[in-house]
Amino acid sequence: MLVLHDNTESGNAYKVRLLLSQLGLDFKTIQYNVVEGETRSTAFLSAINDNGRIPVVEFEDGRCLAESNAILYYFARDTAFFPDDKWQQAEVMKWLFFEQYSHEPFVAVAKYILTMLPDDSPRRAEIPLLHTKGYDALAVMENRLKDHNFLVGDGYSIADIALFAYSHNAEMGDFDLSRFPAILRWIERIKATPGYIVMYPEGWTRE
Ligand SMILES: N[C@@H](CCC(=O)N[C@@H](CS)C(=O)NCC(=O)O)C(=O)O
Repeated sequence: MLVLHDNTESGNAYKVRLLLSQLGLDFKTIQYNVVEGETRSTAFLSAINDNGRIPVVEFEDGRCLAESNAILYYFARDTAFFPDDKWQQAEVMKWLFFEQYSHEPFVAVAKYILTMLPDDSPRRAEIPLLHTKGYDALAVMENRLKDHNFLVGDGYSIADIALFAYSHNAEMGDFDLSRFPAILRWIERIKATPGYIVMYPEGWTRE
């Protein structure tokens, strides 16, 4: 069976859980404590991902694929989650790169610092800059979504999944999403898609 090397609190890993669930694919997960460096062990680096990070999908033949958006692309091709049109395919890629360069490093990292590091962490000093840059990214999304239902074309795609992962809970990083009514409507639209799963399973608590 497909194995997802995973962490419940990772939005990057949630992207993969969400797509696999919506595709109806069976998989099992192995959890890692990323704060305690479990993805940096010699065993993980040599056998799973030499970049020391989850998510990683391990196939039955032993091959391992890292990088959340590469994983989304692999599974979404030839499905309704990736458009047929060449221009729209390029637009999906545009949003995947945008997510990794202009959104995740700020929106996700603010959530990480505020929810997973101690209250006295010196990294809290990063929050004002992360908010400035994170709000810039959310404004770009708002601009697209104010007159479109989804990020690319008329349909739900992996562009939406990639951006949803860290946008729908940006408030955990102290972002005020009420400034972005179109993003809030888009979040509700995604929650209504078939096979949608929440990021934190009911009753989940950090160990
Ligand atoms: N660009 C990577 C980022 C992966 C990433 O940053 N993973 C974090 C969890 S969200 C991680 O494994 N951190 C552990 C570490 O860096 O030691 C992706 O999109 O998959």
